[in-house]
Amino acid sequence: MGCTRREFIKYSAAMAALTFLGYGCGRKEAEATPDTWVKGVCRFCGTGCGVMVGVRNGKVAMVKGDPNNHNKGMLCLKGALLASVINSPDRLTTPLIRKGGTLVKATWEEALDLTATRFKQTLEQFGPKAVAYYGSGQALTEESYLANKIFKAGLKSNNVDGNPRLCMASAVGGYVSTFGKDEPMGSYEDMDSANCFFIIGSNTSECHPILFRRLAARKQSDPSVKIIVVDPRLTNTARIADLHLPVVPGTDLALMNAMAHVIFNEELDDSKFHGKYVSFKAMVDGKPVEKSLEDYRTFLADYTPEKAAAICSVPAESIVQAAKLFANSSATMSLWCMGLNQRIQGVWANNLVHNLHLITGKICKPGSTSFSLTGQPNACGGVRDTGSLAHLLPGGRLIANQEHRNQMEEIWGLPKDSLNPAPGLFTTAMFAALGDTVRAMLVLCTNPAQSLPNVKKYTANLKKSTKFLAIIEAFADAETLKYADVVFPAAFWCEREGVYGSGERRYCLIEKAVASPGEARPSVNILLDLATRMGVDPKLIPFKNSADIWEEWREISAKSAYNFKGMTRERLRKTSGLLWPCPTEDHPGTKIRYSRGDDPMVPADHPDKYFFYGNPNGRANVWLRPHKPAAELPDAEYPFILTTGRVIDQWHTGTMTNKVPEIRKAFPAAFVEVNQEDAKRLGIANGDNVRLDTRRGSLVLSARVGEVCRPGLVFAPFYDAQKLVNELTVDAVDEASKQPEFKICAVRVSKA
Ligand code: MGD
Ligand code: MGD
Ligand code: SF4
Repeated sequence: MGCTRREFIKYSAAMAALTFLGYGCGRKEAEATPDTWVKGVCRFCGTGCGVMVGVRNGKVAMVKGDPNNHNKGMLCLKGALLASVINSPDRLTTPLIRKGGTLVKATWEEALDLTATRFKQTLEQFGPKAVAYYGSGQALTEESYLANKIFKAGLKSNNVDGNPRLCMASAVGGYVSTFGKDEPMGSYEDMDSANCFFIIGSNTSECHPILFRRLAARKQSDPSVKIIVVDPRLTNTARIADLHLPVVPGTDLALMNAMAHVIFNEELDDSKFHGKYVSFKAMVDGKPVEKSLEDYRTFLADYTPEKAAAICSVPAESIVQAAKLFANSSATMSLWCMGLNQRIQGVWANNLVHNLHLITGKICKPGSTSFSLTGQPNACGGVRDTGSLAHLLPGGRLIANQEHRNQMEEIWGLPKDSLNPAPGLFTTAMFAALGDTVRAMLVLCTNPAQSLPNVKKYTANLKKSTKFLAIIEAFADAETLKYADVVFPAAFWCEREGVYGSGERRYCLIEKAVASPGEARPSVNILLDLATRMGVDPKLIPFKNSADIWEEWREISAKSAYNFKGMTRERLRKTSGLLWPCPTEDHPGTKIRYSRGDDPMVPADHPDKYFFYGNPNGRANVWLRPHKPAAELPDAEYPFILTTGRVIDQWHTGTMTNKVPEIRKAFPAAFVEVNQEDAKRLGIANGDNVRLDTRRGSLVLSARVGEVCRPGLVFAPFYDAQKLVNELTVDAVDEASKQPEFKICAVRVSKA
């Protein structure tokens, strides 16, 4: 498509305008000049913007951007208005216990004792498989590391999972299967030198606004920079693209294989690079098998632009153009998010983005990188790196791998072969087992009763009397409270100290700025008290505070490729974050991994410039991955596709952003976007009530008619607890990553 320079400036300026509102936006809090400023990180998206918290009379008075962090003092509205969230009267201030069907105030002793007793009884009666922890990419690193250790090492239960399973699991699967190690190899700084951006399945302008501003600024500074956007919706991100490919949802694999086909046919591949640094692989009978370049080219022969065009419903010429723009630029940066991850081929889609970089050699160089955008502020540092998922152990180790278990047993001072060798239950399996084989669950910093896919199926289990549910939560109106037996009030954001690890491997310290309201306490203290009462060996939890936990975790990291031993608490206090690997206290941090001279994990005398040390042969894998359809396709009864996601100012389930009057006003109730041609055919006008029926449920939402959705597609956000969009979505998961396909299901659309 492409827009004029004027339009470009209009669209990017609309987003950029939000980025300077760092001073409380004329809110009441802003009237008070702060006494002190405390350094921290925004608690919303994985961009991880640095903030300065202005404190007056012991309260957060205002929030502005940290000029020394990567966001250079800028924030979007969500970050800038955090004062309204933290000061909300809806904060939980005392523990609650369910009595006679109602949650009533309780003392800390009562709530802790009841929870510990129920967990102990469950362990005695049903064993470790019957207890579970469900965590969050928004919890602090110290909280996730501690909960993971308590459950896996203390209680011997591997039922430790969290909302990153709904979010980044496919990205993890993609990085690990291609490079042998998780996490991106580049940094945000690559945006300043990329000449081509390949944005696929990411609405960067609404979901990572400060990064979008950075890439828009790059394009404004040099009009020869090209932006390709692959998204079935004409989002604000797509509006600034030189080339927009509004593919049918679920067809990106055909598209990317066709781009690879064109790249070889046009001889735009970098044979020196892939000849030296790449292995070709395919899965045969469930096992990875070596393939040759010729095998790969034969496989790609099936994906002509014309065939892919028919699958994706975009012009073949656009596919050719995308391939040429990608391969001909001097530096290409790919960015993707849930449009690829939340799919039953999520891992494969991730592999195919990496493939494009590996065959063109556009990787591990400034501006050339395959960069998965991270959703939550601490999905990387807190959950992925600490291994707080059902199949993982810290530092990229696998539970199913005996050597990895033995390493962690030694590190944690456990007897050899004492860790449970069976991976635990992943998110949807864990909630499916609740009340049956899983009897006691602890939830921290997430709201599953609203965010799980096909949610009615799981809330049916949350209602069972055979389950015990304790939650650690900050706000009184979170949907999951309805099902909790015990609620612990949590210290929020800068009411406690701890580390966040953002999407570019940057670890930053959030310093404590204010006290918590009422009796709310830091989650670390709650976890320690619970573990002690449950009888966890005190030697495993010798921590007085979160700084002690960081010390242990920092030391452990040195025994893995995720080495950040050089990041002492003191150093983090002084800086606005550091990027790992960072092995020593004088190391400046790493902007490009796998590259000799940049990455300290590559020996200085390594014979080759690039070394993909995550894989035994030192090469990255190019995977042969065929296109496969989504789990539920439209048919005569349900002829539309429903996709779900986000809007710029609301955060997930709305418990925090709905506390901000301006945001509530801008995004009151959930809505449904309908294509204007479809709307005409169905007699739907803007603002009409529209009924959505899927095989799992029905919902009535107000229509937003326009050109955003491609014909045949409708979109709804999931922030509104009064309109549970997740009652409609499927819960089919990617075979490898177990991430659900939130992005595609079949729906009937009619005027209500
Ligand atoms: P989504 O709205 O989930 O956001 O960030 P994004 O992934 O950017 O979906 C992105 C896009 O995927 C949509 O525009 C949708 O049209 C497209 N899409 C759907 N299906 C397909 C497909 O098959 N192929 C392709 N190519 N595209 C498809 C999510 C990220 O945002 C996450 S994970 C989190 S946890 C954070 N949450 C969040 C929030 O709640 N609100 C705001 N404002 N920002 C957030 N930032 C983070
Ligand atoms: P949040 O609203 O972020 O959503 O889903 P959730 O994690 O369930 O929930 C965070 C909860 O923690 C809130 O209840 C909040 O009040 C509480 N909280 C906030 N701060 C603190 C704190 O400091 N301590 C404690 N203890 N509690 C706190 C997100 C999930 O949603 C994600 S990550 C993804 S990627 C999925 N995306 C998605 C989608 O794209 N479409 C649809 N339909 N559903 C989706 N669900 C998933
Ligand atoms: Fe916070 Fe993300 Fe906005 Fe930055 S872009 S201020 S991290 S929500």
